[in-house]
Parts: sequence; C-alpha cells; structure tokens
Amino acid sequence: MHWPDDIAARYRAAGYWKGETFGDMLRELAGRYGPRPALIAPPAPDATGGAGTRWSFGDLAERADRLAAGLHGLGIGHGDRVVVQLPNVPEFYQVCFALFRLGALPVFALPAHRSAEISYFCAFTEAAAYVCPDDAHRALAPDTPALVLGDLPEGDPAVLAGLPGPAPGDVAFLQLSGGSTGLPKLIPRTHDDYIYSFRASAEICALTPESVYLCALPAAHNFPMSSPGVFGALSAGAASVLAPDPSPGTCFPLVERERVTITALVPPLALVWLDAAAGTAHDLSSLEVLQVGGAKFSEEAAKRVRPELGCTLQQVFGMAEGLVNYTRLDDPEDVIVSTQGRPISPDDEILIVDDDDRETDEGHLLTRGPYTIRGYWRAEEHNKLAFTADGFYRTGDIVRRTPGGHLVVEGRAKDQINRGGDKIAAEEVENHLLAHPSVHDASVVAVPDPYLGERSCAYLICRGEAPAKAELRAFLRERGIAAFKIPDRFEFVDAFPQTAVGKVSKRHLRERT
Ligand code: OOB
Repeated sequence: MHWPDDIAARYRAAGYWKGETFGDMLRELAGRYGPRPALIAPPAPDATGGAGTRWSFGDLAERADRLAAGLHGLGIGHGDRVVVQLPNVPEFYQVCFALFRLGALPVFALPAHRSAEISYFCAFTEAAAYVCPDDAHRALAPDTPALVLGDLPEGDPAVLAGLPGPAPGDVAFLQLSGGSTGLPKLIPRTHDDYIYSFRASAEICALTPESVYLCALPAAHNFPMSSPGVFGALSAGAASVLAPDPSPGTCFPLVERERVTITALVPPLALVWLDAAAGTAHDLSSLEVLQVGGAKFSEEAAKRVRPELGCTLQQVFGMAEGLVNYTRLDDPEDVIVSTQGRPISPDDEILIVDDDDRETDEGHLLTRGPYTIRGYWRAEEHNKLAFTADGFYRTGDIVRRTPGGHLVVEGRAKDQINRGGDKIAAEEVENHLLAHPSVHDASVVAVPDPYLGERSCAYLICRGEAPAKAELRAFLRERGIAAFKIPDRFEFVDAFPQTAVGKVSKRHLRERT
C-alpha cells in the first residue's frame, strides 16, 4: 500500500516530501501569521446581525490544541478512525487539526451522506467516534459514539506535551473515492504527500497572504480541501471564507464583503454563477481566478468566464486518489478553455494506454507520483484491479494529451455516473435496487444532461408488475442513501442488451436513452 523505499527516498530528495506533519505546519503558521485571519464564516442565516466567526491563525492553533486535549481525554489516540461529517464551518478544520495532532484519522464523509453511507464508514473503519452537526445525525450511526458540533470536548493543552505526534509518512486521514464498486473505497493520504499537493497547488494558483479563498463546495471534498482549497490557502497565509452553500445568493455578497480573490466550483454551479453575474448588483471585481473542475467543463461555457466574470478561468482535473491537473494562470486562453490542464508535479507520471495496457494517443489514463496513492485502505483484492503491478493507479478516465502536454478528458471507462461533480458508483445503486422485492435485475447508467453533464437512469427488469417510480424513490430514501444517488429516471425493460461475452452492455443501454 505504501510507496517503495527507493521511490520514497527520491521524493524526499527532490524536496516534495519535506518531513512535515499537519501539526508542524499549523504551529509554524500560527507563529508566522498569528493574528491574521485564517477562517471566516458568515453569521448563521437565522442570527440577527452579527459579524459571524473570524478565527485567526493563532485562534485555530489554540482551539485545535484544546480540542485535541479533549479528544485525548475521551480516549481517542494514535491510529483511531473518526468519521467526520460537518458543513462548511471553522470547526471542520479545528476537528481536522485536533485529530491530526493526535495521529487519529478523520474519515471524510459528505454532508449529503445518510445512514447507509455513514453507518458503513463507521463499521468498516471501526470508528472510535462520529463527529456530526447536530443531535438528529446521531441516528445515522447509532452504534458509534457521536460528538456533536457545539458540544465538542475541550481539555488542557498541557496534556499534549507528553504525547508523541504522528510521523510525516503516516496516514493522516481517509478520503472517499468517487467509486465504481458496490461499497465506497477509502483513500489513505499521508501528511507528506498531501501537504506537498496543496503547497504546490497554492504556488500554481499564486496564493499569497493577501489572497482570499472562498470555500463554496463541501469542505470535505478533495477539490476545496487541497486544490489548493482551504489547506492550500492556510499554507500560504491566506484567509478562507466558508460559504454555507454555493449559490450566487449566498456567495456573491461574501465575495463583495470579503474581497474574495479565488474560488472553486463544479461546472453546473459555474453556469449558474455566469448567468447570475450578468444581472447582479454585487461587486465581484476582486475575483481573480475561478477554478472549475470535478467534471468536464464544456468549451462554450469555459469561453464565457473571462468576458462575463472578468477573471481567469482555471480548469482543474483532479481525483481524491491523488493526481491533480491545472491549466496555468498564464496559459494562452485557447489552452485554458479547451484543456483540463497538466499535472502539478514534474514527477507525476502519466501513461495513456489501450485496453491491453499498450501506450496509445487517446485511451485510459494511468498515473503514479509523489501524491498519488499506491492502494486503497484495506482493499487488497480491489487494489489488484485498480493498480498496475508497478504501482500505477488506473483512473478510469479516457484522455488524450495535446502536443503542449495538457490533458483533455474525452470520456470514462469506469462504471460511474458523474452527476455534475457528484460521483455515483453504478453498482452501489444497483445493489440497493436489487433489494426491492419487485426488482429482478437493475442496471444504472449515465444519460447526458445539458445542465449537470450527466444524470442517472436505472433500467429495471421487474418480477410481475413494475412498482411505481415514486415508490422506488421512497424505497431508496428509506434505505438511507444520499439523495444525489437516487436515479433521476427509471425505465422498465424485459431484458438487457448483452455484450459478446454475455455481460450487460451499458454502452447499448446508454444509447437507448
Ligand atoms: C475530483 O475528485 P473525485 O475523486 O471526486 O473525482 C475524480 C474523477 C476523475 O477521475 C474524473 O473522472 C472526474 O472526477 N473529473 C473530471 C474533472 N475533474 C474530475 N472529469 C473531467 N474534467 C474535469 N475537470 O473531482 C477532484 C479532485 C481534486 C480537484 C478537482 C476535482
């Protein structure tokens, strides 16, 4: 699961891995930028007036230490897993840094996850605790002790003095994979590799202590976390503004008030922002860079960003498993609008291969490098499929490379639906559908959608009379899956088209819609 020793030594010698932990980083930042703003959150919508929350670098470090001491008092320590499901609030980062300090591993769930996902993460990781936003969430993981926002434990930081922290090569947290299998896979990221990825990203995005990053997407996702995201902003001494939701109605006033310079969106939201910018009374002139990624951004939409928002578009093609590609801020406009960028690191190795792993011009993207994992957490069998023998990760994306070295995403080979950036593993939803007594067989595929890029369609073969679509939706909700995974469409058929070897042909199903 780890990098081979000789390769790890090379990454250290090249200066990518600096032998630094998150704890070292926060201490250093608090020393250097102490009173400067680190995290800014608007007042809750129901609060009357008020300036919201503003934590300096010093506040964050101090609060993280008090919480670490409190968690230590509850018996949470090195190597323990803690499922974290929080909205975009400063406490999210306090919890991260507190767990990092103890060497305990946050497992990052998304706010949209419900009982099926949360209880699985808790059980599979044998979580010591579940950090959640309110009491109502306790029911999502009834067998795991819940720690509720607003009532997080505090202790005397002095107790931390005798506690050894994690090593830079240790796993710092478990991130979720978009997935293509029945059960979501967990991605182990180390202090060394992750810190490298967001420091290098902050540099590519030219962040300085004067930059202001707006976190509009869910904080737990890899994009707003580390590309460069809030961690990248912190590492550069920049402030981050935490938006409770990504709508223009919420974000435009924040951009104006806090003079936001950079933010990250998925393509459907970028379209909403472009449309809303035309008629807005808010001053968006501070915005220098709009990052768009998570799913393919169409060239027509990309071309609108500079004229309509007055800022530079940066396309971001990344994955929680590691590799992140960026168009560079000084790339020519035609490269910015027509490619998904090039890798962060000179040591990101890119292979483009055909179905037989022979190199080709357009095909499967394989990658390995200083911040791409060598294996999922506790998934030995799956790892044999998802990685080559020499450690390349099979991304499941179909790409080509331009003569200038930029990647263009042309499609996908993995059995996944990318619903406007939200990833849905077809098999996971199929398994839930198969649990319905009337469903004999199920096949979930992507169908094109002008707004989301893709929506999901479930093809079903039923026993006897087909159930009502509303009943199927209610059934899936009842099973506790995230709402974005519930199929947008249901189609009832007598049989599935088959491939030459007798497997369900999803390609033929997709062509039917
Ligand atoms: C990001 O991470 P994940 O783990 O949610 O999803 C990764 C997958 C990629 O393998 C690819 O299929 C798709 O999302 N994707 C894109 C894309 N960016 C991601 N497909 C086409 N064009 C793009 N620009 O989505 C993620 C992680 C870090 C930074 C940005 C995105």
